Amino acid sequence: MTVHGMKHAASDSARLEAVGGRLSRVDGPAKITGAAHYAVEQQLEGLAHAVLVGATIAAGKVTEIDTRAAETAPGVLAVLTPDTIMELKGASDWFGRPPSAETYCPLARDVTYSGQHVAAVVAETFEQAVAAAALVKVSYDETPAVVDLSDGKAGDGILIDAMTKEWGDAEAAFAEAPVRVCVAYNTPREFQAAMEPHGLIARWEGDALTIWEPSQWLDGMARTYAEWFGVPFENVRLVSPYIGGGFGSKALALAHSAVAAAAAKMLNRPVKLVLNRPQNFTSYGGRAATRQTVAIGADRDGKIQSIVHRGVNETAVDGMWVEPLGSVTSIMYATPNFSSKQNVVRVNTVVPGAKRAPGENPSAFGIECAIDELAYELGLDPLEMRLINYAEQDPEAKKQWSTRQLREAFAAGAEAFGWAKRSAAPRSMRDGHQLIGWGIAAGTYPVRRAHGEAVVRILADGSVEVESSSIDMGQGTYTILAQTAAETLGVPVEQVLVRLGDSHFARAGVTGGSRLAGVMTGAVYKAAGQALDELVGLALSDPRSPFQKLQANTLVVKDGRIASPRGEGPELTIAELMETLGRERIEAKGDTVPASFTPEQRYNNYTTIAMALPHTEGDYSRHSWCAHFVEVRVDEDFGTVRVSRVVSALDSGRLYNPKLAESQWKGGIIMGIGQALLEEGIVDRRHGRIVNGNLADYMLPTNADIPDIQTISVGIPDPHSSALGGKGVGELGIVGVAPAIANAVFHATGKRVRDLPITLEKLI
Ligand code: MCN
Ligand code: MOS
Repeated sequence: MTVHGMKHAASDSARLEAVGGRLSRVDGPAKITGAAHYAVEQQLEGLAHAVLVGATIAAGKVTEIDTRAAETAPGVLAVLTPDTIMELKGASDWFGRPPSAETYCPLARDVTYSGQHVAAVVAETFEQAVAAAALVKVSYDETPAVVDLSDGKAGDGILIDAMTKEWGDAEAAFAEAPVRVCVAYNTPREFQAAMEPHGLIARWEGDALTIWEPSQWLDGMARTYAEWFGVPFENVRLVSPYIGGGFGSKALALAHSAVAAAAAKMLNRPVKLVLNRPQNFTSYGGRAATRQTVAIGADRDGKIQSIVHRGVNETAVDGMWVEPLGSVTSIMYATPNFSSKQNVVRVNTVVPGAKRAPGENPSAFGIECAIDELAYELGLDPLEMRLINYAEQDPEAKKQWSTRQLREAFAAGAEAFGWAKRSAAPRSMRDGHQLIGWGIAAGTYPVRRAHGEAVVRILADGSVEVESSSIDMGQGTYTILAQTAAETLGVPVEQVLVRLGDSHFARAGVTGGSRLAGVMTGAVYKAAGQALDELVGLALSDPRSPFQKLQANTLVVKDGRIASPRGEGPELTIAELMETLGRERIEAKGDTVPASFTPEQRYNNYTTIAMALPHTEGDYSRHSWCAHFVEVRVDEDFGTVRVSRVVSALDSGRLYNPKLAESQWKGGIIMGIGQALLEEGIVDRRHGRIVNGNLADYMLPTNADIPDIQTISVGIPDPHSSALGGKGVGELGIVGVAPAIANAVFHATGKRVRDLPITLEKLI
């Protein structure tokens, strides 16, 4: 698939197309007009349709699957059960660790959560498959399930040693501190709820597999398919041109993916399988429910002496997910004594997964609410409290920050919001029946770095192609890579064509942890620089070139025209030069991979997350930072909460495209408003079933819930974080929003709500 740069007014174009310009999304028109074809919209000859049958119990054994009625239903091609589906091999995990079992069956005999796939029907049409799936009769031997963290059978779970962080003597220092708070905070199971459902089309041609599937990680998922089916990595092609949101849910090949690919192999026909909306709540993990206790001891001036933090998150019976609850707790404030430990508790659920800022998000909810509580205890302004305890270096890694514009964020946000006008006491601001509250919270996200590669091609007509198997799920990858290539090569952005979303392009690692922009702008910058060097080199040395006689040692390209820097001699368009040189193309593959990497390390660099560079590597600790200022209006009689104003100041270093970065931050803030006030996966306690697994009952914010949001960039270029000086953007915005709202609700009402979401019954 291809996306062309948009035309812009000439006066604007130089500014817009450069890195740092506010170019509109180059993929926007295709998405808005319907020209964009999503993965499962591919029209293929002979396509068969698969529909899954999910377990109706949360724990137990499948004793029998009666498939007779389904098998004889119209149009049915196959009914797959654990006994009849082809055997797959185990695949390594996303760290590249070898599989725990030799074989893998994506249909369950032993059920560990409600909705788990136990059978599948493949038919000529989707309707026939749906009808036949309803005829599959599954018998169970049901056993008691642990429905969630508050289930009496849940227990304390397992201590995850790797999550323990300690320095000083936190317990003793807390016991001795003159001012103390010790509070518990809970967040529920939340879901990514992307607009585009999960699904795929799988097609085999011999032992070559093509998968059209929305994906945040083509290379990683291609590896999983290759390992499941025992074919070489190169035989698997993943295609994912446009993605209707992922938010962390689309990085892995999942059980339903395996079912579709196996069905396609068994029937020797392309098979399409799309999860219906309820299945989108049970086929992959949302954000794990969490419990935290935060104890902070301070002296009477507000200086923190100790933080003791204990966290718990839910995981699955047959899968491990750790939601790192101490990630923000350990770095946001300076403290001489610190202790954080975390347990995980197995419950009967699909294994939870990554949702926008996994770890940092709930972690910030705990510490940023607790700091607010301590500020009230001390009679300090919550902003003042944060400045008193400002961490001048990373308190955990004991390293200097690469850049930390958090003080600037507090100042800029407070100024724009008018924080100084706040009256301190709870319930002291009102507008008729509405109690008004102002709250603040900070947020952070680490700069995750990795190595990347890209292909940049200069074509005979002077246009430029950029290719990468990375993806754009709405963040703006197409646009910023077009800007990077245009600026580096000196061509107008509308001459740049960016192709993404095909695993046969230059390899790319995961789009997760807000790393892609930094990795890929670095790779494209390098590849484009190499292509430019080659073009200039040929222009200077080729006997056919009019520049050869100039005896110059370099040439410059600007607005797609090449000339000597001093303006003497000829000036040619790139197309004219390519023609003179007799060249069809100049192509460069640039990468930021260390030359010392073996082929296997290179492969692992793109197909696992094990090769990412630690954010505390070397002398620096690298993070993005933000401060959210929120106003809420709470109806005194009904307890309804409205967020009426948000001002956020954020430090993501240099912005590649401020328009898109602001949009990303706002998207995160909106998601944070949903988390604070609406989102909650509700489990039926009798059956362990998610009862609101649809977009009508799983509450998400709509336009009417969202006020005007002002974002202010306070970042400065950070040379330690990426090639072009940017830090992560995609996840930062959500971190700290829910605690800012909870703190504002306390200021409005005098009530602390420590369980998300903040619904009206908790306030009246
Ligand atoms: N950007 C910028 N300057 C920077 C860094 C980024 O202008 N210094 C802008 C660019 O437009 C870039 C975007 O921000 O395309 C995001 O860059 P980055 O922070 O590197 O994040 P990724 O590209 O790795 O995107 C993943 C990130 C994650 S992890 C989740 S979860 C998430 C998110 O992005 N899911 C999203 N944003 C999303 N946005 C949409 N529309 N849909 C999702 O599913
Ligand atoms: Mo984002 S949750 O790291 O895909």
